[in-house]
Amino acid sequence: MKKVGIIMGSDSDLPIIEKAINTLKSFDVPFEVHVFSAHRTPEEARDFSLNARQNGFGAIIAAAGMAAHLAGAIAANTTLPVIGIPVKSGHLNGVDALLSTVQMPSGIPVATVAVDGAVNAALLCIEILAVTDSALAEKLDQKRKADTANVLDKNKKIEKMFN
Ligand code: RP5
Repeated sequence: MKKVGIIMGSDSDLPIIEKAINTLKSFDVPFEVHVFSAHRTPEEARDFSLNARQNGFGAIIAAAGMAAHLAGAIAANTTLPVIGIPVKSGHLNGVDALLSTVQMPSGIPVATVAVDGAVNAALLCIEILAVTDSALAEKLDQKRKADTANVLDKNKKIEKMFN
């Protein structure tokens, strides 16, 4: 199976990124985690993305806060799908990172999830890999059914309390 690359701009992003890591683990999807910054270590970020396809990656998650250029900088050097996570950080609470990540120029796509949306970033990567992996697609179906059953269960409890 292809790997998912998880790149975060700083180790301070890890508490959010752990949710993506745990989601990938729960699907037994292989991944690598790196701290590369578009601003502080641009050469490392560039080398990773230039070589990602030949190094066995199928999708890349790029997470950064503040002036978050990481996902775009990664996407500039690969045609693998790049999922951007704007991380809540600093005075603007993630709005800065959201706009920096989502407003990509035509031709260099970044699929941007919600601020701190690490679980959905991982699920999107799994969905991408599952296009050509029916066993993985089946796992996604099972999870969706389990999530639905969980919400219906919560509804029953709330209905019992108030109706
Ligand atoms: C971004 O700036 C990082 O992705 C992080 O979200 C934010 C703050 O980084 P640190 O100053 O905590 O290293 O580049």
